[in-house]
Amino acid sequence: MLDRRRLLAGTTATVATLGAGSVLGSISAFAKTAKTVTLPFGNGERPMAQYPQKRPLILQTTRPPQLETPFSVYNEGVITPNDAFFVRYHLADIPLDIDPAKFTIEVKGKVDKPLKLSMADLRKMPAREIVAVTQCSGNSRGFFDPRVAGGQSGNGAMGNARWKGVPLKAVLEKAGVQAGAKQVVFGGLDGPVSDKTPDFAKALDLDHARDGEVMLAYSMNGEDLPMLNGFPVRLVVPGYFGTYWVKHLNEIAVIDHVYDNFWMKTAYRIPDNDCHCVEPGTAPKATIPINRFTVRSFITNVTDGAKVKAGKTHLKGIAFDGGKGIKEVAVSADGGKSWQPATLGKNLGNYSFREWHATVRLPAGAHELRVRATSNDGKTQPMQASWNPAGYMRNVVETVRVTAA
Ligand SMILES: Nc1nc2c(c(=O)[nH]1)N[C@H]1C(S)=C(S)[C@@H](COP(=O)(O)O)O[C@H]1N2
Ligand SMILES: [Mo]
Repeated sequence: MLDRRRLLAGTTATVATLGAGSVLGSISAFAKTAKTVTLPFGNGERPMAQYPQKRPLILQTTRPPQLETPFSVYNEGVITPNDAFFVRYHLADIPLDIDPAKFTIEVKGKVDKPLKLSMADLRKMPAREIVAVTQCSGNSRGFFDPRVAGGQSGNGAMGNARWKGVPLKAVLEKAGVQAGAKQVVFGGLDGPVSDKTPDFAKALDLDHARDGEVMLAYSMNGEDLPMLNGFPVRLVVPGYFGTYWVKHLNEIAVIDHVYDNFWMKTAYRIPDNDCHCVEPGTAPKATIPINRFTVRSFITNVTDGAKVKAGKTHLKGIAFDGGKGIKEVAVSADGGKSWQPATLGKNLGNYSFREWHATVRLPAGAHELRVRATSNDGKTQPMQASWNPAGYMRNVVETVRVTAA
């Protein structure tokens, strides 16, 4: 019983008095704090809310809980602390109380030997660690112009953690994948509140699933995963958008066709062209499932609208891409007319946030600071934002306006 995890256990006194009954209702009742933040776009005001195992985060929705990381957290270091890591769910029936001693992962479908793996079974297998970013497809959606439907996120639906777990490859080898297998489908414990809502599940091509990097992670930054980030085990798909990182992973099915549930066939699709974009307001002709991150970079130590001292200003930030790694970062203090190289910080691997530093000279007056990263395959960020109907994959060069005095 000691390691039994309760979402509501031990955070505040109020919580302890609540029964296990209408837990979601209780969460929204106790979680809101008096503080609000205003994200820099229309209707950007949000309450701050504190959930179990979390510090106060930006509240997007309560049913299911969706929380955004305050941007200042990314300036604390390149690893996002567990208690500040964003939270995203699709379906309101989320697990609140999981006994890891009873939890199992079923491996089934086109396999020689169907498995039921306990956490103890998993922990006995050789583990690996990888530092990797996960980012919601709709991170930064609130900046889309014209605006699009969906969660109006600022830039805080991303996080970087050190994940430890078992490569999916090893689990699939244990089960023995049969000839003719095409994809692997992943399901989690959460479910819809209504029968009409399709259950959340995602699929990867078999070769991808067996690349040795995709893993079943049971540890995040050296600790158990927080309940809201997928306790006791989640899929980690380095370089891929968060939608594939299935939480509370309890079902792995090998199939001999292309999975076509709502979450693969209808949702999470991007225009099938080089920019994955269309003319604003139009619909794409053909789409593909969203996949790898595009390259992005941010200034983290100076916020938009800040007043800084005229003269030398130190800039610091982060950059990442879908797994090639960051080759270079450049900054501009004149709105993108001229650029100077930034110095890259410690390399924690190609899937991690990469810290960068630069010093710019700012004479008295107003300035537009920009940062642009290039990945090792030569891909870089566009100066003009592109558009797609779902508001996915924003990666325009971001601008921070400051006044030097
Ligand atoms: N079981 C389950 N896993 C899930 C989801 C979900 O709704 N249910 N959402 C996915 C999406 S869209 C994202 S962006 C990430 C977010 O991970 P986080 O909540 O740990 O930040 O989880 C993914 N895994
Ligand atoms: Mo997402």
